[in-house]
Amino acid sequence: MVKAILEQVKKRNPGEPEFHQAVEEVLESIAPVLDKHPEYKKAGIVERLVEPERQILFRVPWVDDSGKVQVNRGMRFEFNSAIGPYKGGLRFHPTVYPGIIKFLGFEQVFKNSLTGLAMGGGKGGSDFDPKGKSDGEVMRFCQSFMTELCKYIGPDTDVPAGDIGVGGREIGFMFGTYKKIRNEFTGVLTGKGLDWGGSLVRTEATGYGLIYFLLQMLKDAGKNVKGATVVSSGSGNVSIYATQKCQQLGAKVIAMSDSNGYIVDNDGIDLKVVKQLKEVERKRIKDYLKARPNARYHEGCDGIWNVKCDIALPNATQNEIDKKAAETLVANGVWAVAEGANMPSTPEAVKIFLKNKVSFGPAKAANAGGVAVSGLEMAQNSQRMSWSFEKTDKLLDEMIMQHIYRQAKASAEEYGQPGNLVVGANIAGFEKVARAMLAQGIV
Ligand code: NDP
Ligand code: 2IT
Repeated sequence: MVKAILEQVKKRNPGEPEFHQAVEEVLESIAPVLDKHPEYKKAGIVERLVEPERQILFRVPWVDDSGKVQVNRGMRFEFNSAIGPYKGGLRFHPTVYPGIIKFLGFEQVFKNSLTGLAMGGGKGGSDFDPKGKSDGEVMRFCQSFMTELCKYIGPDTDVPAGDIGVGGREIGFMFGTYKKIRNEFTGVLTGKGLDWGGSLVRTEATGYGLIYFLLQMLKDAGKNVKGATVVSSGSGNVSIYATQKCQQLGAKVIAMSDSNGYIVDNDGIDLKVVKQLKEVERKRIKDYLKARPNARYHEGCDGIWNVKCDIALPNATQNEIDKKAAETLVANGVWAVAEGANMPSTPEAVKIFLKNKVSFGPAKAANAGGVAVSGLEMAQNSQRMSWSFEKTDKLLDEMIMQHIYRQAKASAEEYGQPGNLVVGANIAGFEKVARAMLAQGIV
């Protein structure tokens, strides 16, 4: 049955391999659940899950600094609203096309379900490249993008946030435009600035949550991050705060990257330098060497997985760890991999990690801390309240990440695959959404 559904997905969504890949992994995992629950089959739960509830594609015209008109494509895939309003980030990157946004939106449904909060799944973005653009150009693009997107979203309908290429600056420009057009100050976006409705810990949440999840995995494996050598790819939001938490816990992060290349600093990455370069100056990781001349820089981002480490944190983008990279990591003695990025390991790479008994934290579970604190931001906005850093951080760790780990572990055990958190996370995320869809009838 799942085979036929996958064939249909491929037929309906040709030329979108990332979406096919994400669907195939989930379908493989949940096949035994469907066998146990004929009512899910009868209600076409899976056939409905793989088809977004709504697909929005639109033109985004804007004027660059030289006065030339530029046209980008904007999109939002509202995947599933069975357990709450659509929720998920916006990605601005030249590689964005429907296949990328659909894979992300599909995964978001299960991830959001795992958080235990009332959030459905969606994702959006544009092929706009913020890199090298002036603040004025980014603002004009964001304003044009939101002029159309604002027709479809709202605090109880669809609540976007950041992803690659969308951080505090872009959320600010989009929020301003939404507020002006709709004449309402609501929690329609998350990841807002702390002075205007943002939540403490949201900036840190994905990276911190990743490490809280990792700690649970390591506890079961009889290991600890203290003293471990870590490689964290990327140098954006997720990588920076995963690195910060690792360092707080006494691990040594020795390598980070961007799309041009990677740095290795055997004395341990100086995060102040990376934050200044990436968060303030928007420069390349190569410039790290100006402040830390003893570090080394290598062209090309793929080589980062040749750096020997105990713990690998793929925190950049999809399919960044392929079969060869996974084999190299295992040969170099890696004992844990936790995915901060979405779908960063190819299916072949995942198999290699599982076969070699590497503690493996799949993205849907391990990186859910970001959207979870987005959910907490929505709760604070509804209450017109702001919670303290300590309270929010504790909720992220204890109420959310530890709970996600326990659910994924328990579901893997229940279905006879103990330790396989890929299967466990997919099943646990699916079951809640399936029950809600069943209860709500054929819609
Ligand atoms: P940022 O834009 O802050 O940083 C992205 C980083 O990854 C940059 O260093 C970027 O390098 C690098 N990168 C992006 N695309 C590529 C590529 N095609 N090849 C190589 N390197 C690349 O994004 P985030 O840190 O927010 O996101 C990173 C990952 O985490 C993504 O997969 C995202 O979906 C996922 N994620 C993010 C969450 C969040 O809350 N922000 C939540 C959960 C998951 P460069 O600057 O050169 O482009
Ligand atoms: O992939 C993700 O979970 C995110 N980019 C965060 C989404 C959100 O709504 O905070």
